[in-house]
Amino acid sequence: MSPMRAPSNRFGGSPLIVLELPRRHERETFNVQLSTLDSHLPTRPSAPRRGSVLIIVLWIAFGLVAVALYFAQSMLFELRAVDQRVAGAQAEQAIAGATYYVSNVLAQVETPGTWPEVDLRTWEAVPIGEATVWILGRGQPIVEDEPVFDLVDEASKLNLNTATREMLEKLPRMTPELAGAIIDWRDTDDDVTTGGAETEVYQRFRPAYRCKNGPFESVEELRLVAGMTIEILYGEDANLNGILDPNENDGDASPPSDNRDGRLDPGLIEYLTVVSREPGTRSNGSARINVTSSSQEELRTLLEEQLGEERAGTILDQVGTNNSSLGSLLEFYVKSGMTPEEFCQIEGDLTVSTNSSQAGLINVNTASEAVLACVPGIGPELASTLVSQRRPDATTLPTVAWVADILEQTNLVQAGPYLTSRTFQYTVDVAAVGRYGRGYRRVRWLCDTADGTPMFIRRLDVTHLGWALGATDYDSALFANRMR
Ligand SMILES: [Ca+2]
Ligand SMILES: [Ca+2]
Ligand SMILES: [Ca+2]
Ligand SMILES: [Ca+2]
Repeated sequence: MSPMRAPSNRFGGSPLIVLELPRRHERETFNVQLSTLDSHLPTRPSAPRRGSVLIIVLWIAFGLVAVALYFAQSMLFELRAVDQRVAGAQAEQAIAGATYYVSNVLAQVETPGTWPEVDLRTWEAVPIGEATVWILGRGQPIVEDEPVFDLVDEASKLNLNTATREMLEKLPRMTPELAGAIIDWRDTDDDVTTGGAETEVYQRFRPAYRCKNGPFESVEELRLVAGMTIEILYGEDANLNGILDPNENDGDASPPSDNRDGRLDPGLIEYLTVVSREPGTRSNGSARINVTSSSQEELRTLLEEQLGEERAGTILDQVGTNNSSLGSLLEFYVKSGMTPEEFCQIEGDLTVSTNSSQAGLINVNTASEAVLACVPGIGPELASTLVSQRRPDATTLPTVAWVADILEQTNLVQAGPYLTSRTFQYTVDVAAVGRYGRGYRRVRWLCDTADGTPMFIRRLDVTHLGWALGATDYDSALFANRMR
């Protein structure tokens, strides 16, 4: 059926294009060929089948997108987790750094038992690398809205191993039965004190255990004592930071249970310690001078060194030689006629005890009102007066002498044997966050300086108690970190 060029016509016009049509039999053959070809062509798919293919393709596409999203989300979580771990590691390292710093500060204290000259009250949101660190202290009174920053004095608390039953009974939340059980727990015999509990009682517990009949090794050990509850031990201060957090003043809306009175009512743990101990040595390493002994030679040498020969003579005349009945340094101070400034200079070199160390003395310059109220001869009223008349710089000029201006002689004789102006054990409560305010960590260390070198004798991770710095500091920490 190809076009063919026709010859020019006889009139000399332009050539005509003519189609040469196949002949009839050829047309028939052509038709047959077309029909044969048609039978070999694939049949056209129907419309519904095309739709299902599209749906399957779409499903596969959706599946692939879902898998991609899942892995992206999983990677995002992984990234966040890694970021948290990095921030947590930064916080832990910062806590270790701050603790080393505190141990150095304590090692450089010139007069043993006095507070470090370096002011740790500035340890509020201190940056260490990308981390931020706080050293949590205790306000006086304990009830504070804002956290304070410093060391926590263990000598400001009542010693669980030396306090008498009468002293224990005066603590907030304490009951006579619980005080009896505490005495029974630590005394070596199996004789039940009034309201107390020995092994027979503990054998009825499930699981049963024996009464310890030995000294407490930690304040938390009180949880094993019969009659002790979480409420009595921890009180309203669930995160042990010494301030009233929102959940500690909302009744039973969120744990802990509290009385919603706008005041923090801490539990026993706030007022108790097991580590307070004062060494019987002087700053030069020799034994302290016992002022109750008849020999005055050592005392004379000390007084002449510190106060001069003339003043030493006057004081020794005043003191006399018959001092065996003196029960405390406070009594000796009253008898000596020294000024508080004079007594402050020699106080750390004197003792009335023949023991190598004295456990459980309470630092009258740092103790809370609740603790001072437990001391014989003081009680709640005088405790309040003592706390209100305490000098703000009492920790830097440590002496018990000022107490003599407040207590009557009878009270002074009773209270004197329990009081001191020195501190050798501290809790170093360090909290930190890593970069971007993440990875919060908190560790409470117990540091003992009684043997000269600061020794960290206990580490307690209290991160699980939650944020301890209140709302403002959290924001400032985040801000400080974001600015870097
Ligand atoms: Ca016992
Ligand atoms: Ca609190
Ligand atoms: Ca509550
Ligand atoms: Ca309260």
